[in-house]
This record gives sequence, C-alpha cells and structure tokens, in this order.
Amino acid sequence: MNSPIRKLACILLGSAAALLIWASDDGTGDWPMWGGTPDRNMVSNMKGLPTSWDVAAKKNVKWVAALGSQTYGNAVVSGGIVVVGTNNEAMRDPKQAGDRGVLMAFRESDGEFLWQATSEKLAAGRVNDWPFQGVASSPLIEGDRLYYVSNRCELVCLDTKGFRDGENDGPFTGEKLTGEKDADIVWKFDMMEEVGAFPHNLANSSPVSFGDLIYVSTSNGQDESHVNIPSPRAPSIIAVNKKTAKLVWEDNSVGERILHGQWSTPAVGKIAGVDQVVMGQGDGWVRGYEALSGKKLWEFDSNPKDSVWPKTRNEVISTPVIFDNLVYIANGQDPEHGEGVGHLYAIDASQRGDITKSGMVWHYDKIRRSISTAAIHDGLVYYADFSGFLHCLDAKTGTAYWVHDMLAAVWGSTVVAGGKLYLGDEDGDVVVLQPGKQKKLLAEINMGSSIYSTPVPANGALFIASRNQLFALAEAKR
Ligand SMILES: [Ca+2]
Ligand SMILES: [Ca+2]
Repeated sequence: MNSPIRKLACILLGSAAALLIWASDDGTGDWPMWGGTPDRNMVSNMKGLPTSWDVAAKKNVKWVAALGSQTYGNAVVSGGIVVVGTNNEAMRDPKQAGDRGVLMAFRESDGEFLWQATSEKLAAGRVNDWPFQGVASSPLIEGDRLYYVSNRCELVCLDTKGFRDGENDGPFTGEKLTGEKDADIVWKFDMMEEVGAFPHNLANSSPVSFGDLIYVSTSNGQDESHVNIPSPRAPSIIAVNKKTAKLVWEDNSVGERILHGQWSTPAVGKIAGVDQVVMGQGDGWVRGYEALSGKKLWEFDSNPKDSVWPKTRNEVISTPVIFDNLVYIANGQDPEHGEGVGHLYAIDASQRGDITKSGMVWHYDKIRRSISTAAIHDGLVYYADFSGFLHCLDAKTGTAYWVHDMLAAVWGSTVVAGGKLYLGDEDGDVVVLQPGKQKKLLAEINMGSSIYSTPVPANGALFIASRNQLFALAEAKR
C-alpha cells in the first residue's frame, strides 16, 4: 500500500473508531466495558442472538464455566477473552485459598479458564469488604490493558495476556505468583491510601475512560455506625492517568452528606458538544463534569426536597445513561434495605449549575427503588426496578407504555440486542421480550440459579452470569 492511501485508510479507520466511542454499541463485535460503550446505553445491534435456550438440555449453550458461589460482576468481552468478577469459592488455585475477590478470564471461543486476579479481603472485614461478595466491578478492556476495581478499593491495570507473553509488564513487577494462570499487574492505584477513601461494605465501581483518563467512584461511605463518615474529605469520583497511574482530578461535592455508601459507576458522553463524565453520588445527587479538567458543570437532586432517609430519600446506585444530550437515571438503595419508592428522570445535561428544576425534562415516580441501568432504543426507555417491575416509557416524554412484573427482585439491567430485550431476575429467570410500545413476552427461561448480572451480547453470543456459572449462549450451527 503506498503511503497516501495508507494515511487515508488510517484516517478513515480513526474516524470509525471515534464514532464507535460515542455511539451505542453497533453490534459488530466485542462488549469491552459495562454497557458496551462509555455512554452505558444497554443496546446492541448484534444479529443472530438466541431467543431460546435450555441450560439443562444444553440447547443453544455454547459453553458453561464455573464461577465462585456469588457473582455480582458483569462480564465483558474483548480480544477473544471473557472476564467476570466473582468470589473464590471455586478455588482454582489452592495456593490462593480463603475468601478473596476474584477476576476470572476465560477464552471466548470455548470457555477455557485462562487466568485470574485474586485479592485477599481487607483486614477490617465487612465494614470495608463484605465476606464472599467477590469482585463486583466490571472491567474496562482497551487493547491488551484491562482496568477494574478490586475488593481492596484499588483501581488495578492488568495485562490481558498475563504472563503468557513471557513478560512481567510494569511498573508493577512485585507479583508473588507469576504462572501462566496468574494475573500480570501493570499498576495499582490504592484509593484508600492515595485519596483516603473508606469503602462502605465493598468497592465496586466499573471504570470508563476518555483520552488518557480512567474514571471511577471511590465507594467512600459511612462506617459500621451508619452515622459517622470516617473520611469526609475523600473524593467521590477520581480521574487517573492510565499511562502514569497518577491522580489527575477528584471531586468531593458530597462532603459529609453521604447517606450510606457510594456504589455507582460513571458514564462518559458528548453532551451539547462538551465531553462529560456523569455519575450518581452518595447524597442522592447526580453530577456532570468536564471530562478532561474535572470542572463541575451541573448537579441534580434525584430526591424530592421533603423526602426522608431511608424511608423515602434514596442514594444513587444505578449508572447514568447518556443519550441524545440527555441523562437517564433512577435512584434506589442497597438491596439489603429492601423495596421502596423510587424516581426516574431524564435530565438536560447541557444546562449548568443546580439544574434540579431547570434540567428536569421529565420525572417518572411510578418506578420503585432501582439499581438498574437504562436501555434506550427506538424512542423508548426500558428500566427495571428492584421490586421486579420492568417499565417501558417514551424517551422524550416519560409517558409509560407498559410495565412487566418479573415476580422477583431485579439486580441487573435490561439489554436490547438483536431486536430482542433480555432481563434476568433473582429467581434465575431470564425473560425475552419484543421491544416496542406493546408488551410482548417471547420467552422465559430459568438458568438454575439467581441472576444478579446483565446479559452481555458479543460476537453473536449472549453471555449470562448466574450466581455461580457463566453461560455462553448461541444459536447452534446447523
Ligand atoms: Ca505480561
Ligand atoms: Ca507486572
């Protein structure tokens, strides 16, 4: 190829890649982060996904891999590997025994276990690192680098090739175990040491990036008294340079107003021409920042002013979705707190300052407490709540078209993929619905164990983690 043509090809490829960063997943391949794309919209145009399967009869089941005994992580798929957070009850290496947070990597084609990153529990116990909850962060994979938040409140960068490439990638080279099934750590940013975070029960945020920056929530929260905040000056959100592992910016607008913990995850998107990072925080407010500088652009209170914690006032655990210059997010509480009233909003994030009134495009108060994330597709918003109701609303007006009762608690999120809508529940059922203004249930399939995760579409397959197994589902080739 002569050089002008190569240059043109690079420009074209570059612009295609740039489009991929911003559009919701186009369905052609991987699902390298929570939500597939930085805007976190749970939508994929992937074709050929299965609409029925049977885990007992192995119909349309490509492979099954054993996870620990509790799995709250969501799988990501990139570069031929599938990675998911779980606990250590599968104990794949007797040298790494006891309760640990575990990130497991499998080969995408056949489910063979490749490597794992394990972390011992924090010494303080359940206040910082709840027993047997494992790793709840969904990694972000970019090329051969993977970023996730460990149960020890560290933002960790790993080499996706591990030690199989014959190299101990650094700056971090102090791994005790360097076998081919061990994780090769590139760097760690300890949020407890570096920014004073005090994670309540578990650090769990799922990283997102923009340029050289990686963004996560610190999970800073209350101590066991549920009154005292040991580290009120620690930030809620940080931006770390992925090349230097240095803190670039932080924000602590929440201060001492943390209601409980902070378990949300940021989204990135271009809103009215400005690249923003958006996150729900522990005081129940949602905030938007200029992505590179960290300058706070706007904040929005997701609770009515007369609400009272914990009965009617909520924190924000859901991930915001950025779509068409709006931010879609619901509030809710720790599942341990059970069910209660919730609020779902579409927010005009092109406005600045306190936009609680001015930025509210619509408010839907028929939703219950939710920890789920939206799927926005073809003018409709699909949003599940913890009480088990799936709501279908008009994206522009918030008008409800239908509600489907799952008859069990929902921890995960709806995904619209290949023209079908998928959602799992605590009873282990996954429903398949036809997206649209009329409710149409196509299938309901039991996975044999609770689903706390979200179905992940990648390369023509659907990856679903139950409490203790990871399923790769695909139409059997005839
Ligand atoms: Ca390596
Ligand atoms: Ca290393």
